[in-house]
Order: sequence, then C-alpha cells, then structure tokens
Amino acid sequence: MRLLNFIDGQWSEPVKGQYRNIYDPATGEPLWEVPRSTPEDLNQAVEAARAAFSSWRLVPGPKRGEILFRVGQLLLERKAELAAKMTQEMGKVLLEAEGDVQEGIDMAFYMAGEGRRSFGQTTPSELPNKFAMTVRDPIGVAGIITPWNFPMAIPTWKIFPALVMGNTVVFKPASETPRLAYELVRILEQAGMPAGTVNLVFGSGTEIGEALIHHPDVPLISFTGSNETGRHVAEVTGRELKRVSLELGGKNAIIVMDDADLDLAVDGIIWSAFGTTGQRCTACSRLIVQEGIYDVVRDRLKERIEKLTLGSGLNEKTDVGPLINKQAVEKVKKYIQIGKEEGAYLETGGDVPHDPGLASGHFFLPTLFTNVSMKMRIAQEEIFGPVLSMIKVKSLPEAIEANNQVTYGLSSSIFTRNVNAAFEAIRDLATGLIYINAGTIGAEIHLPFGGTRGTGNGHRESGTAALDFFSEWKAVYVDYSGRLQRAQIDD
Ligand code: UN1
Repeated sequence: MRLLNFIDGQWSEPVKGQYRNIYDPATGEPLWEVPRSTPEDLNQAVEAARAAFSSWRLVPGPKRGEILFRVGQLLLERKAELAAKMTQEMGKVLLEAEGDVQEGIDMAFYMAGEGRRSFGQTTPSELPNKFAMTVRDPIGVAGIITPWNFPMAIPTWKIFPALVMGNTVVFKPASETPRLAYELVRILEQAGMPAGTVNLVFGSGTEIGEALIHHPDVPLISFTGSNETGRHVAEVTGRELKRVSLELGGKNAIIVMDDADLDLAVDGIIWSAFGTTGQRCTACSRLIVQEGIYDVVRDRLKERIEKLTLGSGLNEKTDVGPLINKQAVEKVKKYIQIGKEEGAYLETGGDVPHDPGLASGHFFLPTLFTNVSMKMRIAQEEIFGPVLSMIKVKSLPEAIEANNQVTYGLSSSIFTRNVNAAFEAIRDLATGLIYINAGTIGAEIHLPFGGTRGTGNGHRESGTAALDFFSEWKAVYVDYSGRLQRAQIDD
C-alpha cells in the first residue's frame, strides 16, 4: 500500500514521485510506502492552508466544533483497528496503542466543546458608558511537527485546538509513523473539514520540517521532539518572531520514601519505566529511593523486571514491545556502556535478548542500574529506552534536590503515605507534571501538559492552555458615550 500527501483537499503523489518503505519494528517486515516529499510539495500545502484560512477563520466556533465531534465519533468507531495499525508501525503493545487512540478521542470531544466556549472576559471600563471585553482570534497557518512515540495523541493535541480556534494546518508527522497521520487526516476529511484547512506532507525533518519552520506564511509552529532539534526550531523561528511551542522530553524520576506502599510503588515504577519500552517523554528513567527501603525495592524490581515478556505488541502476552528502530537500539547500547564505565552496577538487562524468535526485531532487555549518582550521564541524559537508574538518598529534601538536578523538567512522582511530605513535594518538585502515589506517566488531556527548563519554552499543550497558544487575544473597547473620553486623563 502507498500513502499519499493531502493537499488542498486532494490526495496527491509527491511532485518528484519518490517513496520509501516503512518496516514493522517487531519483525522487520515491510508494511507500506510513504512519500519522500520535497519543499515543492510543502509550498503547495502552505499555499492551500493560507488560502483556506480566509474563509475558515469566519466559520462560527460551534460549527468548527461540530466537525470535531464527528472526528471524535469516527475515531471511537475505528479505535481497535487504528490501535492495531499503530502497534504494527511503532511497536507499543496493543493496550497502550488503544490508550493513545483514546487520548485522541478525548481531545476531539474536549476541543469540540471549546468551539462553543472559547471564553474571553468582559470587564468594567475606567470610563462611563464604555464597554471592555476580550475575544480570541485565530492566527493563520499552523505548522505541526510531531514525534513517532504517540502517533495519534500528540497530533490531536496540536491539530484539534489549532482548528477549533480557526487556524488552518500543515501537518508534518514523524518519518517513522506515517500511517496513523494518514488515517487521522482521512478522518478529518470524512468529518467535513473544508479543502485546504488540513494538509498533510510526508517527508524528512531535514527537508520538510526545515522548509515548514522557515516558511514566511507559517506564523506558528508546534513541535514535539528532541531537545537538540527543538533548539534549532527555536532559533529559526525566533529570528522571524514566529510563535513556537516546544515539547522536548524529560529525565523523569519517581521518589520512593521509606513509608511508601511498596506494592503500589513497584507497580507504578514498572509501568512508568518499561511501558512503551521507555519511549515516552514522561517515562520514568530515574528512581530516587530513601535508604531504609532501597535494598527491598531493588530486589523486588529486579524480580519483576526479569519476568517481563518481550515480543510483538500484537501478542496479548507481551509486556514490552520493540524499540522504534536500529538507531534506537544502538543509542541504548551506548548508554549501557557509559553507565558501566561511570561505575554504575548493572543489576539486570543491559543487552539485546538472545531469543532467536526476537532476532529480526529491535528489542532490548528491560534494564536496571543501581549505585547511580546524580553526576553520571545515565542520571542526566534522556535515553528513551527501557533503562532505569536507581539513586539512594537519605531524606525528602535530598530526594527533591536530586529530582530537580537535571536539565529537563517534565514529570515527577513521589510514593509516600505522609501527607506533609506529599505537599512539600508538590511545592518543591520543579516539573510541569507531578504525581502523588502514581508513576510519571498518564497525563489527562484537560490539564496542561508540558515542562520546565530544558523540556520546552514555557508553553503548555492540552486543556485551555492549548487555546492560548493557538489564538491571539484581542482587547476590544466600545465607547457608547458619544463624546471623546480620554483613558487615564478624564474622570
Ligand atoms: C509523551 O510521552 O510524549 O502522560 C506524551 C503520558 C501520555 C502522554 C505522553 N498521556 O504519558
């Protein structure tokens, strides 16, 4: 099967007619072909989006919302099938792929409702017979650049608020996961999005992503991906004063205090560290444990980790699917080497599995390092794989300090039964997401999502925060006094 670009309401071949194959990361089998577009294709998409903006911005919000309600309905009807395609394409286990699609469904219904709300303020004026209010205005063409680890959820976090606010979209999905992007755009078409409002261009970051961030007719960019690419996006867009939202990963920690419910903590750690094979921005990759229970936690984790079943995500018995590709396996291997050289102790894992049944997929054994100090690179850098590093601390302040001692600030969690400790942690953990007695993953779409410091540039996705990114505030004054009234001067 061959996927196509979607430009101005037409499914189109790339101008140069080139395609590449997508492979199943669990088996190495070829799945489908995807366009290798060039900047010419991208320029056509931006032109279509620019032209469509002049009419889409005038469609009433509730009508825009109605289309998103239909999108939500279609996603819901096709949930199981879409999840299976996602698992085939990027490897996460079926249950999690269903969760990824569900996040898109939730976002569709939530943002559809915003079509009727999009609340502004009314507020008194300083002067008599004068009325003051704020309204939200769309901005223009939104360039949407998304990663492969949440092929449905993350595109919906960006595309749905962009559209409901009245912007039009040019969507450049991750090179590794075109299929879900294709299905999502087909659903948007089917639900009634007018031609040109949503455009899809497949291609590499270096060609298509680059052309999109540079394009003078694209005033806003929403990007999720690596810290390195994010900095580049910020530099390019900053020079042109574009509006840009960056979500750039994490080095998230779970803190376990001596008084924690240990069964619960171990469940939360396994789920957060090895779910999605550790390939979430929110994944737990550091475990900060108070000294009194350190040994027990280590032993229980080791036992649980060694029982995890690796395999294709389509198999119901699988706990941990493959990594996305060969380069990801190489990156994880490199960090195992770094960890060993730095003096961390490899408790379990640390290698690819030797099961011949897994030889053609990109698998890596769930890994636990102990004896890790905060100075080590494995405690500082995002690995994006199934590798967990255990750090021993004496007290809550030391745990909080360790948590905050990284360049990222996305998610953190603490397991404790002490309500005072929990509130102190809420006050002092310097991350955008905080979980008490739950792991670091599982953010819900009606709350703001994003992080501090190296995780981004201060914007938040999801919830009403997304509306702020995808719209411009307009302050409106209506003077019905019939005379000149000078603010700050007349009474
Ligand atoms: C990501 O890892 O990029 O909170 C997004 C979570 C999911 C979203 C993760 N709802 O883990």
